[in-house]
Amino acid sequence: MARQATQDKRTTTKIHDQTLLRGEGGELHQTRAGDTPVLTTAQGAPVADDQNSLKAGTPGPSLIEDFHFREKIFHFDHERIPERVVHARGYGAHGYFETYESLADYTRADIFQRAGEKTPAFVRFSTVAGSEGSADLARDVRGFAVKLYTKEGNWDIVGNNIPVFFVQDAIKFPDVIHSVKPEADRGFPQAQSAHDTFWDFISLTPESMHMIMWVMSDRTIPRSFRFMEGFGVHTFRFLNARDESTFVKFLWKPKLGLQSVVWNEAVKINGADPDFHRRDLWEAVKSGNFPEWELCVQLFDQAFADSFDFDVLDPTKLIPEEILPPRPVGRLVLDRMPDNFFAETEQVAFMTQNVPPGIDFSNDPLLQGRNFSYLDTQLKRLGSPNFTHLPINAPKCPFAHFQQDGHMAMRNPVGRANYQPNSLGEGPREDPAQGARSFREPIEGPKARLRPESFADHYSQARQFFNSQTGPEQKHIAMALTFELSKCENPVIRERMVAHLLNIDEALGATVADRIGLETLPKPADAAVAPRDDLPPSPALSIIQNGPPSFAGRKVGVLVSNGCDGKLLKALQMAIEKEGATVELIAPKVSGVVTADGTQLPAKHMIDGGPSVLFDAVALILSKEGAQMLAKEAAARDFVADAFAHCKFIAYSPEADPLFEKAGLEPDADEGLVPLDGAASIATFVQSCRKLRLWAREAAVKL
Ligand code: HDE
Repeated sequence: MARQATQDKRTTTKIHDQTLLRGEGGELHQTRAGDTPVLTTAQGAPVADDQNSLKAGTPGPSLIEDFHFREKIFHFDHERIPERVVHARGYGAHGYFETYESLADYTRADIFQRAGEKTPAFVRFSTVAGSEGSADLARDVRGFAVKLYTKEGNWDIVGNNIPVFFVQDAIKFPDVIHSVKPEADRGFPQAQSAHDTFWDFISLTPESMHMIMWVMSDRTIPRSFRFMEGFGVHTFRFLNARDESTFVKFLWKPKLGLQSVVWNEAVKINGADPDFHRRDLWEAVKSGNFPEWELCVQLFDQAFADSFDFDVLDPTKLIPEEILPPRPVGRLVLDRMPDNFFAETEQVAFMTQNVPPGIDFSNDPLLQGRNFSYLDTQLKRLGSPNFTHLPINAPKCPFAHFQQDGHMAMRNPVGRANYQPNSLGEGPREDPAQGARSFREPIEGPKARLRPESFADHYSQARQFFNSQTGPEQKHIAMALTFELSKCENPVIRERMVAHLLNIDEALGATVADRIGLETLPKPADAAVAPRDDLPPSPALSIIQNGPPSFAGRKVGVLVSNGCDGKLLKALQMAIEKEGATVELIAPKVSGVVTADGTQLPAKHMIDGGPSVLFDAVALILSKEGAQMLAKEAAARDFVADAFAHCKFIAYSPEADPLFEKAGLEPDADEGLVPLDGAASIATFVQSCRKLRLWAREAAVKL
């Protein structure tokens, strides 16, 4: 008994001797010798053994009094929250928004009052249809949601990388989403639009045709989040200090230009690196290559809106940039990755209704519906009306209200009065001068479930989009439609879809009909309003015509072998890095290679793990023996053949010939294959890469 008491005393003393550390989150950590914190329970009790549960005898049974074991398993069992019903797979980053100039004439929003003002921001990019664990390169719309922590509360621009939407009224949103998600009975396909239910719905919904042209374009297989545009989609209103309204559309323009991959590449990337977009953003930000977008606005008044046949409140329409050039008003820089994916990226709650005073809604029926949905969905997902207490969702400006209690209330409000008006002199009060006011728009008309007639033209802008694409882009749209419709088992759906395409572009409809094997062309779908054929092409709608000014931010994969020319490799590497691009080495073994001059170079990938689909351009710096050895390997042959088929620029040392030959290629097939024989040829290669792809090759490749 005496001995037991002594031991207890010693243990207690030991614990009390430990120093206490205040961690970043404010929690207390007891420390062991050195700085390592002692493992504790969530209640703070130090844990002696985290390897074995408490048992009566050996091997058991386990004892229910093992509170550490029970707490650990209990918490683990509850780690997941419901994934977002749409946009489940996403990836976020922190940054800031910098205002270029005062827009006080148009809006009283504080964020737009002072040039140089910096506002903290969090952005989450996403796909729409796939579940949280789906692959990044699914053909899908990308979400582009921006939270700006302004001095007047959070402003969320919850946009997409496409400026229009599938449906005109929010009441149709569950239908379009049900149709694209895995089919109800079988639970597949995952993250795919290429199946019957999606095309069944689409082919019965003519208003979706403009969006469908975008979805079938390469916009839905972006190379990187960094090379995408973002769009607020709806028309919003700016309100100035006199409460005068100006219509506004929001557009994000990436500094590094637009870029997408091709479908055959996307399919392979999904296998080689399902986290391709996540990794790309992580690596760019972590290495200090901070991605940047300009926020642009299209500002217009009612008279301008009335000058169009279409309605600016119809979210299936856009205002061509050539008619109303977007005006840059600030820049968004992403410069910090979240410390913890769950705490920030998973728990962030975007809401279209989060607007500061000076930004107001229009009557777009899609926006109106969204303003209900986003608050509602946060309660389901985050489980408590106190989700605004989470650090990622809390405003960064002072705030004060009488909302209280509920699950997980994180704050400890002081005072007696939790209502207003009160005569105790406590708490905040409304302020008509500072507070948000709505535009005093007179509203008249019957209470009815009506779609405006001004929303009836479903084909003209779809046609304009198609006509604005370059040859290769039009071809990609036709190929995508052919692929998707060929995955539909029901021939009626295929035919119904072709009937719509004939209203958009006859040749497109006929090509797709031919490729899916329709024997006779259907009659074009009945159009509520005859499609216009006089809308001029809008080059702003093409990806290829809005590519980058340089090769900066891109990546070259260099296949190397033992005995390769180290000097040539170094010179190539330097030229690529000078351009602002990066280089990754791929070798037969990941341990790397020894160059002819005896330098040991580590590789980033072994050949099977670094297929050329992961790179924007490739180079082959090989020794003769290396080329002969690699020519026998399927992965090396695919490396070259795929790079060629995907129209990439390929530089090579003369020794690489045997690999070309075995890959079935001529090393001088076109100007996209650049033999390296000195500084001039390296410069030629890097300059060619600025074009990103040699589209002229596509006709020869016939993917
Ligand atoms: Fe969303 N959408 N949406 N959406 N949306 C959601 O909110 C909804 C629409 C968009 O990274 C949900 O927090 C309705 C258009 C993005 O967390 C939900 C309608 C546009 C994100 C919801 C639309 C978007 C969402 C699910 C039809 C582009 C991800 C989880 C009227 C302008 C935000 C959540 C993030 C997420 C509803 C249509 C963009 C259910 C009802 C149009 C980028 O509230």
